[in-house]
Amino acid sequence: MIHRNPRLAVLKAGYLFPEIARRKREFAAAHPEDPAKPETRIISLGVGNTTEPILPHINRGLTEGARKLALPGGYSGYQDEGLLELREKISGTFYQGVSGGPFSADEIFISDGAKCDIGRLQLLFGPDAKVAVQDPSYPVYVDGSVLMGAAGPWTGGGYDGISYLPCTAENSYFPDLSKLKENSIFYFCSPNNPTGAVSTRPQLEALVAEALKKGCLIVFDAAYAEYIRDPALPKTIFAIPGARECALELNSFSKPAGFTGVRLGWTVVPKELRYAGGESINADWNRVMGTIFNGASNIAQAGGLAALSPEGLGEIRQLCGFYLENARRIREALEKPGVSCVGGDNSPYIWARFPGRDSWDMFAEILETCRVLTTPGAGFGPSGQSFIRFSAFGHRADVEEACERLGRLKL
Ligand code: PGU
Repeated sequence: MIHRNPRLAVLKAGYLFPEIARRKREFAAAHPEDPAKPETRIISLGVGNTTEPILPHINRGLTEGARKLALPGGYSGYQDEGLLELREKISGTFYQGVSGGPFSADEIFISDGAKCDIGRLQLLFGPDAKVAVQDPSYPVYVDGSVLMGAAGPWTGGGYDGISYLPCTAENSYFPDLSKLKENSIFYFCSPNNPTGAVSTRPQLEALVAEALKKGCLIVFDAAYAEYIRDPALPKTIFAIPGARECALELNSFSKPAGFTGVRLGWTVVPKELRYAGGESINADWNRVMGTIFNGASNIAQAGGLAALSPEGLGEIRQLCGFYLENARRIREALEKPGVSCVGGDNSPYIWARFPGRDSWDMFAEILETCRVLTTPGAGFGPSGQSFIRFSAFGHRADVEEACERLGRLKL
């Protein structure tokens, strides 16, 4: 018999989102939907999964990409590092004005999504890495570190070996950087999942300065950058001088272009980035990706190219604008005594605090009273207790209905 990787047993619970889906199924089994009574239908504002159709120009890119594969001159096979044209386009679109100038194509690695890259990134650092996260945070940073052996066991308040840097109302959802330990890998997400908070330029300058001073690497997750509407807020960590020496950046077409199912993302690994021993992190990422990843779908990449054309960028703005309007409505519906909210203006998440309430109890109460599925804040880390995350990804009619039902909550 073979033995189970002991690190799997260290994980405290199942992955957050399947767990929520399980609780929804359990609830639905006990309270079946009645098609004659629309109010019994469960509306999901839970997992951040896009719902709106891919817009026409971007979709033409995808279908054209598929059509070309049937042509002798259009066929392509493995493309390990991603289409050169797409890498150049990403650099020119998102990193034109960054400190130190745009990136070269070999600093941009095309992938099948940011989550997949977060998982693979752990291979660069191994089980001895010191990991720090914003608390609350996207659960993959922590669970991935546990799987790599860099964290665990569970100690009640969190996993041993992980530094949880609280992001709470008291510090305006930006961590106390003096708590960042030397030589750690700091997963940092802005616009933040789950709080919806967006770090300002001075905050990111302080983050970069602290990372440089303490020999830390920032893994900056910019998956929601296109939701930023305030021009004063940076969309990339590389807007900050010095970031090329201490940060890499994850990004994705999932949330801006509706590619959650198509799967396409990228990671920027500057050539300036070095380990303590002086070796190139860029060279190692190239080695890791070449070994365990065989390139993103060429159809998805054709869609990505279309998304970065002027028409495509217009569609991205339109789609993000649609979800931001959902977010505005949800936040408005939650403006009532007994709740306080942040997020939802430059981000598709609203982070609502129900003082004195347990997150999972509140999650159950909203499901029972409103038949609206949410995500309990405690699932994102110890500082998420008493919070609920509302996702703005949903059809407009469903969001309107959910907002109306939220009026039933007695707080
Ligand atoms: N990074 C952040 C911060 C995310 O919130 C998500 C998705 C991803 C990366 C994943 O990007 P891909 O490029 O699509 O891989 N978070 C959603 C979906 C749940 C999940 O497990 O990814 C959420 O509800 O938090």
